[in-house]
Amino acid sequence: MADAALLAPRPPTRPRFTPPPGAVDAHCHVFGPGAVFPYAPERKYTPMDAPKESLFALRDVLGFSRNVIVQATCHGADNRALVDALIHSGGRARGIASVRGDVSMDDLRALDEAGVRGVRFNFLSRLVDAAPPEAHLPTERKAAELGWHVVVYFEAPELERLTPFLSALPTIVVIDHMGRPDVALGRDHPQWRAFLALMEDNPHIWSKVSCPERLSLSGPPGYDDVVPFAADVVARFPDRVLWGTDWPHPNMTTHMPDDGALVDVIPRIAPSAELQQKLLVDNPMRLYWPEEARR
Ligand code: 0GY
Repeated sequence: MADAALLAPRPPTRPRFTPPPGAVDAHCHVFGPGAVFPYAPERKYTPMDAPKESLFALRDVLGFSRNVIVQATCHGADNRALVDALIHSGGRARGIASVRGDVSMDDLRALDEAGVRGVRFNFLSRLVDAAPPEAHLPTERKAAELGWHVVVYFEAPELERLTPFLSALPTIVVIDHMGRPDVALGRDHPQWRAFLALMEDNPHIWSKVSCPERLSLSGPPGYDDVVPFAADVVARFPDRVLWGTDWPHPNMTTHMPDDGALVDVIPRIAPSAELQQKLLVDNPMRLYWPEEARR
């Protein structure tokens, strides 16, 4: 049974914004179905099933072409639901897995074969029993050997502690949701400046300009208070940004976002056709489908 407080995804309205051809939703999940792919015993929440068929239907309604599916914590290090979605995507999905530190190179190569291109390190104690950063180094070494990158999820108060670790990683590092700034503090606050400085100082660090619904105090449909933060990152680092829906929006209890409205935020954070092309096509293609990316 899904947790009672969690909201169900809702059917999206069709966005007014038309993404460029080949657009990639670079942050989304699949959940279960639990009867086939059981949720992990150590999970901190039990979601409603959100199977691959629903994700692929959403992709089409929103006018996107491809997905990057991120292993969610409710499935722990059991990546079977993710792999199942990847192999049924017709090559239109890549994955980010979660693995244990002692995972074998053979297991990682099997994930790579299925379309996995990276691993996620999660530092949110409400989602995982968060390990110290150094505990991820063995996995980082194996990821580097495969040419993978890492996705990291943390909240802004953790940034200072994590900066030396992230700066020293040898692979590309993709930060989820701009490191979850407290937008109430404003863009002149040291917290946001520290995030921009991290990106400025480290050409190997990328950011997802995603999840206004988790950061906003002003709320839907425009998420106006988050827009300047995301626009800032896109303008400064146009070749190191990704965008995603975060469907099916795990752990949202305040409201369930309309994915069509989230897509309509894109032209406000990436105002030109050139920025939209980089954010939605060129950058994710370079990272996830380099063999097809335009040079
Ligand atoms: C997100 C956000 C959340 C959950 C997870 O793996 C997860 O369970 O990522 C969250 O609750 O903030 O990026 O999907």
